[in-house]
Parts: sequence; C-alpha cells; structure tokens
Amino acid sequence: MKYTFPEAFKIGATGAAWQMEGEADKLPHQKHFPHLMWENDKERWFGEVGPDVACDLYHHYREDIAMFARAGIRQYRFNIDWSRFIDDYEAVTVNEAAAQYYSDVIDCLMENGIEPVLCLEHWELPAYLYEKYDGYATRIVVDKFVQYAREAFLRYGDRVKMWFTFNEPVVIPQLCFQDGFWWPNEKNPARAYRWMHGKVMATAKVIKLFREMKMEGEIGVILNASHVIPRDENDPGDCYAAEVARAFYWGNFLDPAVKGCYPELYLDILGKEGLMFDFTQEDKALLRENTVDILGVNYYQPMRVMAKETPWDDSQPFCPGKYFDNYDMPGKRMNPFRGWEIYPKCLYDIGMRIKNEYGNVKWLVSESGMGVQNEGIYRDESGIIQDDYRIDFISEHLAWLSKAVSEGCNCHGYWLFASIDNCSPYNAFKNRYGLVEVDIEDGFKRRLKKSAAFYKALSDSNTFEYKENL
Ligand code: BGP
Repeated sequence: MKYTFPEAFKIGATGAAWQMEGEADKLPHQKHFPHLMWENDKERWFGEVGPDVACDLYHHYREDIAMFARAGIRQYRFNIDWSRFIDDYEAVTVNEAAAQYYSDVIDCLMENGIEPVLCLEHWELPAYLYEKYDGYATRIVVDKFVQYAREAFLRYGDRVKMWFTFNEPVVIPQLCFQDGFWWPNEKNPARAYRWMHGKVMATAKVIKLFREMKMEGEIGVILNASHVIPRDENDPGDCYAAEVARAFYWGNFLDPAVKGCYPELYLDILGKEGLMFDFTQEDKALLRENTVDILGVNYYQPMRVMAKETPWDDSQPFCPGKYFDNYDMPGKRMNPFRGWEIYPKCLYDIGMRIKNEYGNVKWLVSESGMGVQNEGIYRDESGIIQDDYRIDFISEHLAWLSKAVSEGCNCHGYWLFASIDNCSPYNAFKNRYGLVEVDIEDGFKRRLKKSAAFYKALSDSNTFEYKENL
C-alpha cells in the first residue's frame, strides 16, 4: 500500500548538542547539567562513556552534515549548547568562537540543502547557574535564559526561521528532582515543580521576546508526548488515573504552551499537596498572551495507567504516582533493548487529540526512533548495517501519522531521532539510533546504515510503502 504526504510535509532528523558535539574547545568552567550528571554518577553510565566526547560532531560536522544530506534529511533540528555559547553567565556575554561554530554549522546545513531548525536548550543549563541559583527554580535564571535567547536570535535569526525554546522540559525536574532516578537522585517535589514552572515561564517570555523583536518565522516548544492510555476506557477509576497522569506528564507543559493556562487538575492537586509554586497574576497574564506558533512532539511510547491499587505511604515525598498505578499491559510489543513499548497507532491518537482538544495547532513529530543494542551483528559483507527493523519502525509510525494527516490533523513533519548514533543519558552508546553509524571502536568512523537509503527515497518523494492499509 502506497502512502503519500502533502508537499509541505518535511522529513527530517534531530540531534542534541550535549549528546553529539563533545566538549572540545570549551573553557574549563563551561560545563552543562548533563556533564554534572555524568561526572557525579559515572559508574552508572554505560561503559562510563559520557558527553565529553559524545560522537565528536564538533570536529566532524562537515562530513556528518554531508552524510545527513545523503540520508535525505531535509530539516534538521539541533540546539545550541547554552553553556558553550555564553561564557560569562552573569553578564550573559557571547563566546565568539562558539558563536562562529554554530554559524558555520547553520551555513553548512544550508549549503547541503537542509533547513536548520534551532532549539535553545536540550538540558544544557550551565552548571554555574545550577550550582549558584538552583537553575530554573529561580527567576534570575529564567531571565538569563531570555537574555541568552536574545543573543541567539540576533546571531542566527537571518537564517533560522523555526525556533524552539526547550526540548522535553519535564525530563530533568521529573527524573532528577521528583523521582530521584538520575543524579542528584533527589525526591524533592517542591523543587521539581518550581523548576517546571520556571521552564514554562521561560518559554512564554522567550515567545514574547521573539515577537517584540519582530523575528521572522515560528517559535514553539518541544514536549515529550506522554500519551496516556487508561487500562479500561469505560472504567471511571482508570480514566481518572489517566487524567492525573496526563496533567502531570503532558498537560503541565502542553496546556500553558497552547492554551495559555495550566490544567486545573494539576493546580488543584499541587495545592492540596502543599506544593503550589509562586504563580503570580503577572505570570498568568504572560502565559495567556504568549502561546506557541508551533509544537514539537517527541514520541517513543505510550504511558499506560490504571486506578491506584497499590498502597501509598504518606511518609514518602509526593509524586503523581500517588494517584495512579502504571499498567503493564499483557502482550504489549516491546523494544527489548530500550525496554520501551512500540505502539505506532499512538501517533494517530496524538494527532487526533491535538486536533480535537488543542485547536489543531500546527505541530510536527520532533523525535521518534528506535534504539538497538549490538547493531554490528546486522552488518552485511560490505560492512553496512542492515537495519530493516528501523525501516519497519519508521514506516509503521508514518502510516498512522499519514492517516491522521488525511483526517485533517495539522502535522507538518517527521524528524527521526537520530541523524547519527550518539550518547544517551546513562545508556551512552548502548542503544544506537542513527541513520549514520558511529563506530566508536574504530576511530569514530562514520557509515550510512541501510535505513539511510530508505529515508532518502522517502524524503525525495514524500511517499513510502507499508504492508497494511490503515
Ligand atoms: C528523548 C531525548 C533524546 C533521546 C531520546 C531517546 O527523551 O529528547 O535526546 O535521548 O529520548 O532516549 P534514550 O537516549 O534514553 O534512549
């Protein structure tokens, strides 16, 4: 069965500064938050490998971008490493060498026929601002982020016409400060919710600035779609569980970004739990008046929940799991390497939810992908990794997305995570995601995988084949 996307629909890919660039040419104090996570918790990172070298895109970008073009990438979403671009975090002064590097990357993308899309933060909060001010928990840092955004707009606004404030702003506060899974392994919900609010306000303030500066183009935020599915859609307890999960893992950033206000349920629960952050009248007005032009949605797996059945111990710090249990659905399809469910229909469901409940705002799939361990075993005689599983994964997700587009959802693109193999948080190079292989055992040599040819044919025609007619 042949599927076709409209001409305006763009096939692209993504990559994060801290996961790819490496930290060459940075000044000793120019560390970002993921560097701290790695430095302080090295033994938990796969092979103790981390962001210091990553896949060394910093030195390879010309060669890599030429390969991205050969893999059919038409739009490329990457980000500036805030901790590299600025060198005095109090005065917010630009590091000229870093500014030149990002300018060269943008030019190189354009020379290769790839549209550059910039995101301002994929977790690279400068360590200094974390240590001195507790990051986004304080308004000083929110304002410093806005000043940094201004410098980026001035330098690159002539060539970059699509901007995003954050990638997955919920992840660091949730995993580092609420759930305690990642360094500094805290269970301090008050801190987590102050951070999240800081990031919500930072997005609104940067959008306001973008419009005041009369920047050409569009601006938005990239959220991870915790698309929440209740165990039983007809069970009120399961549905309430899903509503809470949705409010805490998706609505708390999505609603302010698109509707200009938080979900009521989110504020009610935080109030009841004594965790309400400082939310002023001025904040409320800023949110109302500065919603996004475009939304990025990262989708990997759904979140399945059910009514709370396990006992909750009130002496433990609050987490949203007080109100629901995760539902381990029997028979679900898994990516065993990452331990994530594979459920492509979710892209259709997300599209319909955005269409029906979020004013059909313009959006795109800003990350989707499959991380696989030991990909070397799929190498053929000519040395090329035969990643047919990735081709199937992409086709199946695109088929559902295409159905949503044909039913009127306002989705404008699909960006694969990732352009090139890179360093994941904690998993480092264990699971590989790229269209381009990085052979870390052989001098970081790059090779296109089989999926790159598939991706090129897809983006040249906006057409692909998938076995089922959905
Ligand atoms: C998203 C991040 C990506 C990437 C991806 C895959 O949350 O935005 O940067 O890391 O997850 O997950 P992982 O790298 O943990 O396998």
